[in-house]
Amino acid sequence: MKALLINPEFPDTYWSFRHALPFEGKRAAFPPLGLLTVSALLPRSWQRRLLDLNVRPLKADDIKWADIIFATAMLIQKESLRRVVERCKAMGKRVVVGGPYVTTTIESLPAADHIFLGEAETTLPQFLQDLERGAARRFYQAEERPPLSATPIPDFRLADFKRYSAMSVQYSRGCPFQCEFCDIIEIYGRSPRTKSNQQILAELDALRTAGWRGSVFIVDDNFIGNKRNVKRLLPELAEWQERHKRPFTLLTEASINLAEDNALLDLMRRAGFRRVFVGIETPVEESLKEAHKTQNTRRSLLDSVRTIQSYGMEVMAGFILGFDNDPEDIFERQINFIRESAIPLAMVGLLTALPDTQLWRRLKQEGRLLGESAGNNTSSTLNFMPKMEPARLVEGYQSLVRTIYSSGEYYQRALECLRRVPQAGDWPQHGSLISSLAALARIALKLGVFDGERGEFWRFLNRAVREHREKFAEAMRLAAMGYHFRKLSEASSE
Ligand code: B12
Ligand code: SF4
Repeated sequence: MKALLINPEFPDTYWSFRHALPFEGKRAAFPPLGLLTVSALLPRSWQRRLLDLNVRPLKADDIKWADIIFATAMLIQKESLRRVVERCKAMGKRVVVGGPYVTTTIESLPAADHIFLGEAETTLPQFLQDLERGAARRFYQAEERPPLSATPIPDFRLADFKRYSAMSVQYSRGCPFQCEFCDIIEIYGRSPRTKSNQQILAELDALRTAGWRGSVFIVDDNFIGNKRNVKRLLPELAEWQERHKRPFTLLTEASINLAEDNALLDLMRRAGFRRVFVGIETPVEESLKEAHKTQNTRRSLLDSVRTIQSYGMEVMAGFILGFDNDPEDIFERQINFIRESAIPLAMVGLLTALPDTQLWRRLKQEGRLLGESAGNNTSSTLNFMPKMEPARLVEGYQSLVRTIYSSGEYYQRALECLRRVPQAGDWPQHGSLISSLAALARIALKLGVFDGERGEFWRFLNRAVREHREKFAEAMRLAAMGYHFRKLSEASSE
């Protein structure tokens, strides 16, 4: 059998990094780990190919080659998925779909032959058996969430490393908290399941022996969701990094209570973590309480960010506007918080009710739902009736993103971040922008010559060189990212 694994296209969003990737000569930020995992669950005798539409377009010959198509999608990819399914069906192929979009969708499902709801570790082997007997069903859903010991090493070699700026691995699924807007806990549950140390180190080994060096994203919903296991993993991970001459720098997602645990922060620093994405959401305590995000109300959020930064990790964060308890001055308060926290990469979005979340159920009961979410919290659309006048909310949102990504504001945060985050010893600069002179030249040309705000760029660079010479590579990476967000904020205001 010949299996074609398709990742549909993403629109331009915060995480697409579309305006920054060309500097590095890359096409996409990360490969689709779900599909690499699905591929590893297929029989060894099958031929397989990965086609990531964010790397290159789908051609009729690709479809012709395949006997069976496996496609994944997040909500945000649903239109591209629909087109993929239609094209493959029109060419008479058997199409299988899965992933977060089909798992949570409320509206009509794509016209695929087989639909997988939830995780596939136990259901895909069942499907393969059914297929062999000629009795494959339309729907597959596991009765229980599988233990991660059932997850094979993803087929990393399917991904064309040259096209991606980072690779991904996953250590755990699920999160113990209960934020009202979150679909993670509905899809992956509230008891975080982890892989064994041996399992995750074998995955990193597979990436290393396949030739990858540089950034690796540990794509957990909350890396510290199961603190006990993480603390057992980190010393071994640090030792693994040393043994292999520190091949990877790591980034992950974690809840803000990370800042309450110095031992954990120290372990993460030693294991090679250099960036962490946290859900801050809002500096307004009443809104955090409304969202049941009480872990964010236990101590000063600004202090927590500073603590994490002091351990050599840049903090990236998510912020939300549109809570019922947001005061009239919410826009200024968010801007001030982002400025004071020195978080260069702040993902600010409008609250969105994802299908079948607690928020979705409450708004439905209150008669405030307007329809299924587009899955992109950084577009200026609302799928529910907010308490604040909608036009004011959307205008305030657009003006906020323009403000925080205006060159002056952004470079100021970037400089403060460089000042606060200590350099990580002699970690090699694999795959960083500075490692490629071509990347450096592209940034200097685009931001320093052709861009209307080139004056701000040179002022930033001048200060970065004078004050943080040893962090020049970081400064250039931040400049490239800032350009992406500025372009995005301009587009979101159109
Ligand atoms: C890594 C990640 C990303 C990466 C994606 C990299 C990539 N190329 O795929 C990046 C950082 C780019 C990203 C971006 C975004 N993401 Co994201 N992301 C994740 C995260 C943290 C992990 C995904 C992952 O790799 N999991 C590991 C694999 C092994 O699990 P999996 O994909 O679920 O696959 C399993 C099953 O679902 C199933 N399966 C999956 N596909 C298929 C296909 C078939 C055929 C079958 C049979 C089975 C199957 O089998 C797998 C094994 O069990 C998830 C959270 C999560 N826990 O999934 C959010 C998540 C998927 N992202 C989400 C969102 C909202 C976004 C953004 C829109 C955020 C934004 N506003 O910018 C953007 C949009 C993308 C973009 N580029 O613009 C939501 C999606 C919600 C939804 N219902 O669709 C999630 C669930 C998190 C959340 N609640 O916020 N994301
Ligand atoms: S901390 Fe993050 S992953 Fe956990 S429930 Fe809240 S929003 Fe979801």
